[in-house]
Amino acid sequence: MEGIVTERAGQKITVLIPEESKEYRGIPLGKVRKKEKIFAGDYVEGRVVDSQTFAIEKVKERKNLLIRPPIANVDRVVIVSTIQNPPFQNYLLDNLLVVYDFLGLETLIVFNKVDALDETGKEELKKWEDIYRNAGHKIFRTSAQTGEGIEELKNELSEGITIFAGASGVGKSSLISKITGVELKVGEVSSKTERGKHTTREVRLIPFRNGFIGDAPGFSRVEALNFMEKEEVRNHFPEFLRYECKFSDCMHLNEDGCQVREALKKGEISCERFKSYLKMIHEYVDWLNEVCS
Ligand SMILES: Nc1nc2c(ncn2[C@@H]2O[C@H](COP(=O)(O)OP(=O)(O)O)[C@@H](O)[C@H]2O)c(=O)[nH]1
Ligand SMILES: [Mg+2]
Ligand SMILES: [Zn+2]
Repeated sequence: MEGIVTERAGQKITVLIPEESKEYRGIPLGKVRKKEKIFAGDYVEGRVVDSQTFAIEKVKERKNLLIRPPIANVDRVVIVSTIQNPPFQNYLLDNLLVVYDFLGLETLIVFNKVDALDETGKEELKKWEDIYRNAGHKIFRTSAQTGEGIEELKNELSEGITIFAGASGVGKSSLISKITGVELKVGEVSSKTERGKHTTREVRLIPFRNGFIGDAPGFSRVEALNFMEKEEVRNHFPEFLRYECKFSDCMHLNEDGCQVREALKKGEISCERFKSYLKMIHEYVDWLNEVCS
C-alpha cells in the first residue's frame, strides 16, 4: 500500500493512507531505518500491521527536500507578504522568488491583510502588484480576516504539496487555518528567535483537496547567493529572460548591447526589481541613477 508521511516529530512518524483517508503510526522496517531518514512529504510503501500501525518498507525517491523545516517533495510555495503591519520587504520577496524558482518549485505571491490597509497602503499595494505582475508572477490579494481572495487561492492548491513561506507575522498560519479549517497556532514566535532552542521544528502536512499544505518558518533573511552561483541569479528573474542581449552570458551590468538595460530605460523592467538583482549579486553600476531615478 502507498502512503504519505504527514508528520515527523522526533521518532514519531505519521503516515496517511489516502485510499482509506486514515492516519497510522509509521514504523520503518530495519532495511529502511538503516538506509535513510524519513521526512514529512515522503511517499512511502508498506503494509498495515494493525489498526494503528503501518510498516514502512520503502521510501520513494524524493524529487526535492527543503530544509528548515525539512519537507520532501514540495511542489509549490505560497510566498506571503504584507504591505503594512509588518511593512513590505521587497528584497526578501525577490530573494525567496529566486531561490524557490532555482529549486524548481512553482511560486505564488500573496499580499495578505488587505483588509487593514490605509489609503497609502492601498496605493502601495497597486504599485507592487503591477511590478510583480509585469515581471510574470501570479499574484493574489487576501485577507485571512474577511476571507477576501481565499477561494481564488484555494483553487491553486488542489494538487501536490504546498508550503507557505514569508516573513514572520504576515499571516501564514492564519491563512492555512482559513484554507484548511484546521486551527494552527497564530502569532507564534518566529523561527529565528526559536533557533537554538529547537533544532528541528516539527512539521505537519494538512490534507487539502487532493494535496497537502504545510507551514514553513518565518524567514527574516534569505540570500540567493547562499543557494547558487552569482551567474545563476539572472536566470530566475523571469522578466530578464524576455530579452536577448548581445552576449548570451550577459550579466546586465556594463556589457555592450545589453537589452535588459534598454528595457529598464524604457520602463519595461522595474527599477525596484533590478536594484534587488544588483544587491543580490553584490554589484553596482554607474548608470543606475541615470536610468532609475
Ligand atoms: N487584519 C488582519 N490581520 C491578520 C490577517 N492575517 C493574520 N492576521 C494577524 O496577524 C498576526 C500574525 O498572524 P500569523 O498567522 O501568526 O502570522 P505568521 O507568523 O505568518 O504565521 C496575528 O495576530 C493574526 O491575527 C489578515 O488578513 N488581516
Ligand atoms: Mg506562523
Ligand atoms: Zn544584458
